[in-house]
Amino acid sequence: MKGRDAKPHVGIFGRRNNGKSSLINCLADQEVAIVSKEPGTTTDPVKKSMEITQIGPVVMIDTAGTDDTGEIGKKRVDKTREVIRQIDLGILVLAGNLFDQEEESVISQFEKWEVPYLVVHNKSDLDPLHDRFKKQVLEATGKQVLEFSALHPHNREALIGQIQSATPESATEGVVTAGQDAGVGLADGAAQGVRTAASSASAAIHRPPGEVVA
Ligand SMILES: Nc1nc2c(ncn2[C@@H]2O[C@H](COP(=O)(O)OP(=O)(O)OP(=O)(O)O)[C@@H](O)[C@H]2O)c(=O)[nH]1
Ligand SMILES: [Mg+2]
Repeated sequence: MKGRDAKPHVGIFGRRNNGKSSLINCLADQEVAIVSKEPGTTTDPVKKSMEITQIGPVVMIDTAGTDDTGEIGKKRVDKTREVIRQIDLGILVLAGNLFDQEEESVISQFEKWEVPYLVVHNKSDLDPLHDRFKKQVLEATGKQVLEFSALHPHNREALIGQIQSATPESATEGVVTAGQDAGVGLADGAAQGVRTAASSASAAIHRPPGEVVA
C-alpha cells in the first residue's frame, strides 16, 4: 500500500500510443480513461480507482508516454517517472515488437525503486509477438512478456492473474474485500487527465523504497 488510500497502486508505463489507457479501460471493463489515435493523449498521471474482478479494489495510474519529447514532453516524462516511486506494481506496455533503450530506462527505474513489474505486449492483434522478441525481453528483464490486445482481450484473465500474483502482499494490507467497494470511479474527481493537471497523481506521496507510512 503506497498511496494515501489502502489499495494496491498499479502504474501503467510505455511509449505514447502503445495502448496504456486502453489497457486500463479493458481491466476496468468500462471507459474510465480517454483513448485516441493521437500519440500524447494522456498528458499527466491520472489515478483511477476501480474494482477488478478477482482482485478487488485497486488504484490504476495512467501515465503520459515515456518517449515524449520537447520542453513540455520532458516535463511530462518527469511526472511519469515520479509515479514509479508511488506504486506497488508497474506494468510496462510494449507494442510492435519494440524494446530498446526507452524500455530499458523504465525498467532501470523499476529496479532502482524496487518496484515489481509485468511486461505486456499490447496490439498483438496487429503485430503478434515474434519469438526473437520474446527472447530479447526475457534476456533484458528475466520475464515472460504477455501477448495482449486491449481491442481483443482474450488474455484479460491471464493479465489479471499476473497482476494478482505480482502484487506484493504489503500492497493489500487494510484493503476491503472485493464487492465492498463502490466499484469503478475516478479517484480524484471527474477530470480525465487529458490536457489537464487537475486530477494529476503528482501530488501523491514521494518517498524512497522501504519507507513505511502508517
Ligand atoms: N489494434 C489495436 N489498437 C489498439 C489496441 N490498444 C489500443 N489501440 C489503439 O491505439 C490507439 C492509442 O491507444 P491509447 O490507449 O490512447 O494509447 P496510450 O498509450 O494511452 O497513448 P498516449 O496516452 O497517447 O500515451 C487508440 O487508437 C486505440 O484504439 C490494441 O490492442 N489493438
Ligand atoms: Mg493514454
